[in-house]
Amino acid sequence: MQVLSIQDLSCMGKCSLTVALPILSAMGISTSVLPTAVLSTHTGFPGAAIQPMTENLLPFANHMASVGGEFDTVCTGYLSDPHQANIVCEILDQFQGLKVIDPAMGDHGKLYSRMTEEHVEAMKELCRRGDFLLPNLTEAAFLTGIPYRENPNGMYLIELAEALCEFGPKGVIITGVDWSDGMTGWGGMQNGRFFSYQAKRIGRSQHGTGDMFSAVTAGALTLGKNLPVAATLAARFVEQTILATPASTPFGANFEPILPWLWEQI
Ligand code: PXL
Repeated sequence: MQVLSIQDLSCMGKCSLTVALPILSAMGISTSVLPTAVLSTHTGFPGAAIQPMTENLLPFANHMASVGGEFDTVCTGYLSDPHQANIVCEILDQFQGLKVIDPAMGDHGKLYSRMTEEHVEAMKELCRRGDFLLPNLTEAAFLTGIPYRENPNGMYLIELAEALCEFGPKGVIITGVDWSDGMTGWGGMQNGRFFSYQAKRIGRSQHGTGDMFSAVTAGALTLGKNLPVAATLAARFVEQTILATPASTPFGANFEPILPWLWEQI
């Protein structure tokens, strides 16, 4: 199985490619990468230095295709500017295979630093290309225009999921849902049916765990698991990662000891 992961390379502070690559490899998937930007750290650290790869994206992708690059799945994550989203749309159109979109642009009700309204509009266009959309609650709210609610209930999740389905994917998972009753998990929709996953909230949020969730879900979908099974595996991976991480820091979570468990599940 072959996956292409299109997202940034943050050199320190585990997230995006530095988690997707080891996770997909640990799932036995051969992984190619297309870095959208190289950053000294992710933008959760103050003053991150950033080198966008905007001009390189299309030539790099064209070259991969010209020498026989073919992918069972192409997944996308953090993009450093709205123009990149248009280029990534073009790249997605070039390749066959499943398209898994994580419209990474915010969390906890706010956009990440550097993100703008224009970026949200460009991400909407990208979402129209996706077979599966994996926004967190914040991103789902920005994409649909439905106001963000920190502690959602089922009705609110269904409203968000239905609105996301209007982008035309086969299925959606809304991640990072802190349900009102001390539980945490995700809500999803496929073929008009809503489903969800809830587990007791551990109470620490960790930077980069959304990217880990997306990598495991995309990997499991690539291996032929259905959407609820893939997203449940991802949630269980993230839970164990948080438990293995003593404190919440921007350096990221200790997912490495959980990789052998992941391999056993597939
Ligand atoms: O984990 C999401 C993410 C990915 N990439 C970069 C980020 C963030 C979140 O802050 O800054 C560069």
